Amino acid sequence: MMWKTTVLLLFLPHLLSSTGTENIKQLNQSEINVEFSDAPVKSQKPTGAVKGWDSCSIPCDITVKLLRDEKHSICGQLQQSLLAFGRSTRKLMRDVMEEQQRALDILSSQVTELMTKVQTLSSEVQRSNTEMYSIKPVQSHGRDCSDIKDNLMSVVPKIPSGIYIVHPENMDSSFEVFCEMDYMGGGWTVIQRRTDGLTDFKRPWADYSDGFGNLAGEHWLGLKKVFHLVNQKETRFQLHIALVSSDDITSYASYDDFHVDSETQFFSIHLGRYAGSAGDAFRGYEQEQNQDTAPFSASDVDNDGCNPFCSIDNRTVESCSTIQNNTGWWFNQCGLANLNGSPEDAEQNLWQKMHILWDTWRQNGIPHTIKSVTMKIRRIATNN
Ligand SMILES: [Ca+2]
Repeated sequence: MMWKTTVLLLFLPHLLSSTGTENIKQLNQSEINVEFSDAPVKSQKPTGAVKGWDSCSIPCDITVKLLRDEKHSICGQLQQSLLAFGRSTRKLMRDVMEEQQRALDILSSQVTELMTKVQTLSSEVQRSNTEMYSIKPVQSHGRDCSDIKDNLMSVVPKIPSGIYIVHPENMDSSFEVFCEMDYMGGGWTVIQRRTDGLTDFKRPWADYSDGFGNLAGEHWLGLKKVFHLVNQKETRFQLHIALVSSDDITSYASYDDFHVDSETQFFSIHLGRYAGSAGDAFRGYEQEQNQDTAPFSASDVDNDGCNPFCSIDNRTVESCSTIQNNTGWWFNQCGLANLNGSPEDAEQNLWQKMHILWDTWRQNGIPHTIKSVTMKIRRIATNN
């Protein structure tokens, strides 16, 4: 089958510029009608009289050559264009990526800036919370918070809670304490507070003896100071333990007499009659759990009544402090109370007891998970 292709003189300028093709110049700018057979060009005989070739107005071999040249030229241009396109695409992608990286860097620095601001703000809030108490009138002196309350009652209509300076009798120095003046009649000297778990209670004997933490927040006042507070002449102190569970149930345990011995006797605890809603975990259910009269123990001073070992929950225990997060307490084999555990560690692990422990406060037989506790003491009116 024969077919006719109409070749427009689109590439006439190229033709004109070619050397050795003078005869082409004779062409006017009309259409060139070329007939091709179905067979490939290379199979055509370039010379000889083939039927149908008469219709070629220019020699076919020249046309073929021109077309081939044109093809090479177009291919070359196409390759150049493709190369240029590839280059520009790569550049574009590089630019886009660089742009995105710049945007990411800006975002990242903004996030860092915001985080810094948040941290600054939260430390500001924390500081102002602390200062709210710290700035209060620490200049008010007394032997303890009950004494301060009695002294101020006649001059101040409402005595604020906060940090006050106390100077117990028979002591050559004064120290700061947190006084709760608006709880159950006020006059309470806080000797321990556990609220957020941010203060480390894994401490050696010296720290439990001297005290640690932040008076406005979590702290242990220190056994030496407590000894001086509760051993003043003609005074008797009650101990009040206020507990809050993780589901915001409150409870308490109160002892109508509380004092500790001196450090030479390892600050042994002495408790009066119990009253309250949380149960008497200090004494427990059995005599061997009774912590009343027990000396204090810490991770490095062992008075825990397990000498050399105790058998608790069918396990052998050498140190109650060790199995209770290296905290200090008046352990006795090891007992049912340790308020120096961590509120953060709410898991009721029967073996490693890390949490705040007051085992007699239960619901449906299960101990409450305690999230905060305060131990405070107040004078009891004595007849003489
Ligand atoms: Ca021991």
